[in-house]
Amino acid sequence: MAAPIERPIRRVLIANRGEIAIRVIRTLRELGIESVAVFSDVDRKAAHVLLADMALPIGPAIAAESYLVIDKIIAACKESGADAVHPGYGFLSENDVFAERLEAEGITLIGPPAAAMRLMGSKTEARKAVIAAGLPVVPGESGPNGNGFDDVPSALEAANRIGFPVLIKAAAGGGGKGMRLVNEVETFEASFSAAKREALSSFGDDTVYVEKAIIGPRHVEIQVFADKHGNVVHLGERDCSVQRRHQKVVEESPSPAVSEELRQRMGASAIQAARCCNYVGAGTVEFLLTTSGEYYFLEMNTRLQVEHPVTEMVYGVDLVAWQVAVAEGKPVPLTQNEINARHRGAALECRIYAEDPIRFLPSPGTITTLRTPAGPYVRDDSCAYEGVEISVYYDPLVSKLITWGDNRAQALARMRRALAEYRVVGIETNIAFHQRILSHEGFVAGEYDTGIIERDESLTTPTVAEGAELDAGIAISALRNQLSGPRSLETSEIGGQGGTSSWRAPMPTWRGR
Ligand code: MV4
Repeated sequence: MAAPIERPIRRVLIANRGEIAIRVIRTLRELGIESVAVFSDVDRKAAHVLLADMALPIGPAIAAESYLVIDKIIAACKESGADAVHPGYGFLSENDVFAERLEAEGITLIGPPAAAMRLMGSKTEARKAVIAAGLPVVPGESGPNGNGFDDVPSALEAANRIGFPVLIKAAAGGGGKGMRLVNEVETFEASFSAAKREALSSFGDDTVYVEKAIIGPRHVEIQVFADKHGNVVHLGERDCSVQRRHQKVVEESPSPAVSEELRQRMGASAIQAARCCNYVGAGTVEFLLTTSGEYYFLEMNTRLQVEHPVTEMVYGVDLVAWQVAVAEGKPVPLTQNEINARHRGAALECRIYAEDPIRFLPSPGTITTLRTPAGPYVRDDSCAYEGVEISVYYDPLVSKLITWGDNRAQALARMRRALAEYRVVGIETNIAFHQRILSHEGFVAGEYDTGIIERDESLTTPTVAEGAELDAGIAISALRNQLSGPRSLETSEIGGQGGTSSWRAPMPTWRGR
């Protein structure tokens, strides 16, 4: 491969918002690179706008009319003179059409080539490609031409060959949408139709394929990094098995289920996946890890992920700085041996969402009081400040709390301490939910799988003591949202450790399957 010419990046437009936009802006500032924020009408006062060197409006609150409009992002690049774009995660981050447009306009994308996005975006194509590269995949079939099943009889024949239970998955899917578990022949037809319908309405593509359903797996993903010179490395794994309805809640590295030997085998597989699509930049290869220690490729995410900080903590690296370096044509900063030698300790991440702790629905509002944790080895990647409004328009993730420790027990103790320091008034959050998970016997032992939250109802049920805090917090929020007078120290502590009221959590009205 001919070595591409290095092209220094001077000004980066961040085509995103919230905590990830801030995360990127921080590294850019450290690198001496100018940052350009874009914002919708409701994000005029968002923290990413305040922290960037420049900011440009891109239209209405609805993402489909602002953050997702390629022409508006390109126009903002031209207006600001940005020579590169960081897409963050979500929005346009895995959009191959956007990647191609940027290339045509001579703007550097801090991300992978369009072709790699396109290949990995199709789960059936990705499956074919990684099988050819020698990766283990779950037993499955993708139809007569490998492009999905059109009719029930041929899909059912495949399911019978594979053996029940099976999963019907959407080729355009990922993240669990359009996925149906089928336990027996009798319900196959209905599930097949439902999966096709859901795939069509969600992705505009009704292609589905069938896989053997793995029961009680862990979700373990490998961070990979590639440059334009053919170097590909891995930075170990993250265990993301703690999920609720396909929304990740807690992530950690290393995985309690992964030995050094397994890490190197999974790492080698992940590198092969990156190589088979000529990957460049930060990527994540998702695997299912079975109770007996076998692993299977699931999909590859062609972006920097939400949970990248746990990897940064255990390897002592800045992955956004690495992304900028490889986008400039520089090599991956460290060799595989150097990376392996840096692995130290354990890190956890708790995703703090603005959500109703009983119904798990978004809890928009204005944050009136905020006290954030600090102290040794605590990192708070957040977009929250006192006075900010959390809107209904976007993902309700307001902060990621990350802790590091010499070992898992220390990282866990730090996380409990840090969560206990957190005070948020004005919106509801899942902080108490996190404390329950971190005290859960199976989680503490490191013995958990993707079913941990569904299996144990006590995890999703607020305790009596938490109810008292909620009561106080809601009352204060309601008052604050009406009156905006000066705050006393005393009221800012409400929502604290109290717990003597007789408040009881009502039973959830909406519960997981
Ligand atoms: C699976 C599976 C079991 N067997 N595939 C869910 C999201 C999508 N990325 C793939 N998913 C799964 N695929 C086979 N063949 C179980 C899941 C799954 C899951 C995976 C990771 C994390 C949480 C999960 C929760 C339920 C199901």
